[in-house]
Amino acid sequence: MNNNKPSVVISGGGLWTPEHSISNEELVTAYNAYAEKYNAEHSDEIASGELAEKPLSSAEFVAKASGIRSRFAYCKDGILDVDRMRPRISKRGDNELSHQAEMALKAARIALKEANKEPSDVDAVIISCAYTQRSYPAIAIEVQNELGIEGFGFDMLVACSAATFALQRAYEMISAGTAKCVLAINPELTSPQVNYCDRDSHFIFGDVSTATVVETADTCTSEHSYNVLDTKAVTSYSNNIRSNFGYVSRAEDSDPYAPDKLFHQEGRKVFKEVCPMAAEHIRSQLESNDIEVGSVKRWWLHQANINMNTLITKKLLGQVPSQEEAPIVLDRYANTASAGSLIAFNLHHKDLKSGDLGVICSFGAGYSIGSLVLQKR
Ligand code: CO8
Repeated sequence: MNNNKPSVVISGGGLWTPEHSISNEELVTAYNAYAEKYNAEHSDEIASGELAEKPLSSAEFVAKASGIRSRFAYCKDGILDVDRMRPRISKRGDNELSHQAEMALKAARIALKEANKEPSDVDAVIISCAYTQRSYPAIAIEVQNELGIEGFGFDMLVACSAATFALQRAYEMISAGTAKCVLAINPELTSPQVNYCDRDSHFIFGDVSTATVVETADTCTSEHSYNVLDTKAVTSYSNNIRSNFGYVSRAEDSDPYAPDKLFHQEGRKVFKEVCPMAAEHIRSQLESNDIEVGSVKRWWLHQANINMNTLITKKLLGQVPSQEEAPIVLDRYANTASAGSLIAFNLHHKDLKSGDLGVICSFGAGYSIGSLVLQKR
């Protein structure tokens, strides 16, 4: 590292978990009731081949194919209602705190406390997630205002890699001297974009919020802090994970709520293409930092699918790591878009010793892969 650049550290993390959870069994029961009702109501069209029959889902399939057993929901109300099949989130006025800002603030306040920081110490706020609930004013500026932070804020979207890419932005801002302390927040409100009427994807996502404080080493007073040794980001265009939701729908006269406007994917292709990309990304990053793969104590990996994490770590390590080495949180949280690796970090970092190495890595839609190599101080 250039000696004139300040050392950059992660000095605090925050995790906010919604109070409502939905088990596979609850979700599948609701989906199957919906599918049976749909099939009965459309029996003539299905018989004539005009419409396809809705297949039934299974809690066992979901657990086996994904490792997911449960997920959290910001608003559970509506998701299990066969006549609605989407969350019921109250509309808030322009003068009220927005839902995503509320989620962001909950995680941000925890992260600031962990980092021993006051809002007055922070000079930049990044909101980075798979979706923001509006285009402007930025959710980040709303959060900045609520916390009384002087400086600037902006929103950014990179789907699954929004959190790691935001940490890379924070790292670069601090390295460049354009900020001294950055609050990067990921209010992942995924449930409004989930197609709960689609058997193949209704189980994948959950809601959560994570936040991270990134600052210069010389201002850090936190008990648990990590030098950021390296960051790496890569993208490669793919249509295999897609949502066409956007502001142009109005001009296209297309249905803004049609299935193509919700999350959809070619799950098998994603699995096949992303796993080798992610394994190679991490391997080459460690190699260019002269770090042996075997010397990494903790892998805080993206949490989309247990079988993906198993395959990637097996490629890297030659064996399946233990829960201590590569913690899995998707069984309880499901896929939380970009926040998964940071949930794993938040729940599993305090036991590391000074000098221990860890890797945060996300992979998914875009495709996008983002990673940081950390060393406990
Ligand atoms: N219940 C019962 N059976 C099912 C179900 C179900 N729910 N779903 C599929 N099946 C059946 C299929 O019909 C198929 O049967 P058959 O062999 O007779 O055709 C069989 O099970 C196998 O189906 P698949 O091949 O589709 O199942 P997989 O084993 O591939 O598992 C997964 C499906 C779990 C989706 C898997 O492919 C996967 O996880 N792939 C990885 C993709 C991934 O990571 N996706 C997420 C990336 S997106 C992201 O991380 C963030 C995006 C932005 C956020 C969006 C927020 C909303």
